Amino acid sequence: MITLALSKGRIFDDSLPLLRAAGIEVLEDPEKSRKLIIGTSRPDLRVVLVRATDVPTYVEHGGADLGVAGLDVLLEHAADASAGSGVALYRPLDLKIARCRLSVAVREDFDYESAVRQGSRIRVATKYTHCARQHFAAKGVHVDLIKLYGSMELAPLTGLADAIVDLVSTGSTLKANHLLEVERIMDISSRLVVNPAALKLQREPIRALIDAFEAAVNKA
Ligand code: PRT
Ligand code: MG
Repeated sequence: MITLALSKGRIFDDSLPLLRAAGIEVLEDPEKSRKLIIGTSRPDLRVVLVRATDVPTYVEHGGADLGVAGLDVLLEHAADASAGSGVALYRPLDLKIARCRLSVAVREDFDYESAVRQGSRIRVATKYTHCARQHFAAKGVHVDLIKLYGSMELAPLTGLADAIVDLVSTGSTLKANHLLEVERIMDISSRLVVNPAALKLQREPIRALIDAFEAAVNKA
């Protein structure tokens, strides 16, 4: 049995066409069922539904053989010392789905350029503390990082922070909250990650699955 970890929402939705192109149908709609383990049209493949941020943990510890996770999640996970098992994930494939970018945004009336130029400390609220720290360190900007788990957009509006580092796709969330994207840190997409031990133990079927995903990505 091969176990694939997906998160509900955009990763599940964007993975479906790739699975379909690989000849795999998922047998249940996670929005309608409360099941956390769902079968597929392939008797030897099942899907487990986990939080987006838990996908690397499942794959790393063998709770799943493969998983789909955003590069944002993978980078933060890898940097998280408490994750510390040291088991590297085999990251073979950019699925080019759930695409967005990691950006810096500020209030429309905040002068980011001079704040950064003057070398003053800025307060940055984000869920992506590792990526944010690296970004500002590379620019030589002093930051006080404030870790948040959601609704980052609120931080500059309430005076909690001067800036946020968050994912942006259409930009409409920023716009609705009168925030401006002032810097693009990196482009993000989701990756297929694989447990290296699983790849060794079930080389043939897992390799075939990776190849099928790859063909589907190239066709998309
Ligand atoms: O929602 P939950 O707390 O359960 O977990 P999650 O937010 O980690 O999961 P999910 O499903 O929302 O995101 C999974 C992955 O999708 C992320 O790890 C990213 O790699 C990718 N992705 C792609 C996005 C977006 N686009 C995106 N727009 N993740 C989040 N957003 C959010 C963003 O944080 C902001 O709040 O959408 C808002 C901005 O969207 P626009 O279109 O208004 O710019
Ligand atoms: Mg979300």
